[in-house]
Amino acid sequence: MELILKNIGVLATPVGNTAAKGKSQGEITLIEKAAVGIEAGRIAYIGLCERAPAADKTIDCEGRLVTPGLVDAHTHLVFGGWRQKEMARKLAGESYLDILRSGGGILDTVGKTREASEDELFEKGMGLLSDMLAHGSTTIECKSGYGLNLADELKQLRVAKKLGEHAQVELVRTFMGAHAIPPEYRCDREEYIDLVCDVMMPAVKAEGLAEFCDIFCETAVFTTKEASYILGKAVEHGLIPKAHVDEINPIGGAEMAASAGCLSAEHLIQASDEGIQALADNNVVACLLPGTSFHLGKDYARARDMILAGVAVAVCTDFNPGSNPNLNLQLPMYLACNRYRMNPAEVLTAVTLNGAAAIGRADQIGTLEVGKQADLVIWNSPDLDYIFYRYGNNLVNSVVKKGKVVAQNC
Ligand code: IZC
Ligand code: ZN
Repeated sequence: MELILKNIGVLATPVGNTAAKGKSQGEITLIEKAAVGIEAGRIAYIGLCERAPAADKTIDCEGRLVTPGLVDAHTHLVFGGWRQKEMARKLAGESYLDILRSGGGILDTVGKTREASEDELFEKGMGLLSDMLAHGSTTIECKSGYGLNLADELKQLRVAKKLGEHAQVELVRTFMGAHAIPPEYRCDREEYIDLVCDVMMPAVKAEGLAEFCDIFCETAVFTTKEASYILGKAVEHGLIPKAHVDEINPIGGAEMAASAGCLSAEHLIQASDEGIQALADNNVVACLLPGTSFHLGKDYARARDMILAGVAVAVCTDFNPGSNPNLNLQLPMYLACNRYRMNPAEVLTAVTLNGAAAIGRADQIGTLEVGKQADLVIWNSPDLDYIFYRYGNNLVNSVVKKGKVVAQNC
């Protein structure tokens, strides 16, 4: 064996190669006094420490908690500038959509992203990724959507591709040209939608720049009718659909996402009962983003109702310069307990196996099982409950990605 992690106080992991739904979301495996053996970047032994095979190298976990590496299945990682000035506008009474309608919000970031060079975006992205890794995220989904023209959408995705090649985190790319209507198409939204579907999608696919296609289906952004048209085109172009739906207003977005064949639906704060049932019936993973509810001071999604209905729930950061500028997935994990009333085992599944399922990788990552990729977090924690209790601190001790130690905090 190449590497053994020994003296693990508790190893906590969901099991399986598909999203965990309903009661099974809270059914995790806990092994005390455990060890994990790693060979060629994959897990080769899981079990009691006293029975662990010999290894060339050993990491002594000194009684700490070990979990799978965290999967952040929803971020807008590559962007120019920040939007700290929106805080005062929000405090003065403007809403997220008021700011967007006035040409700010997403469109502010579009301006700054268009101005930024690939090198600038790359340098910024590398810094953010190393911070995310230090907080335990070993796989991160990343959306475009701040270019909103062919050249700048491709620029964002090329930067994301290069980041994935250089950073020690794994990046999964999503094309989101339908994030907003850019100012130059304000009076001609149909023309912009055609540009997204008939020009950008084929170019993205031809260069292998994205696996998924997401859209922002919301009042004052894209209607459900437009969204289902755009996602239908995405499927024709070989991109797997995802959708931001029912975040601010209940407009039947969850139902639309289910009928468009989305792998995951995002936000869902205002999803209807029928919408939740449609997600369950169509195996759509719910990517819930409690950090965004927290930052915008909004309602929290009905996670308990979703779990009861049999929807697989993932929890992600939504890291972006507007609605959640926080990249630490440990905060949404805490909020999922404290606000959604999910228990620690359900949240662990949400940020590992179900996050992996939301990006089509549940057979490779998201659990600690023999044969899976060796992505692990060693926590400065004696047990699972503690990491959902000491909120606000980075509780990660060290991070292993594909069998290599890639981050160590003291
Ligand atoms: O930049 O505001 N919700 N898109 C949809 C976002 C938030 C990102 C942003
Ligand atoms: Zn988002």
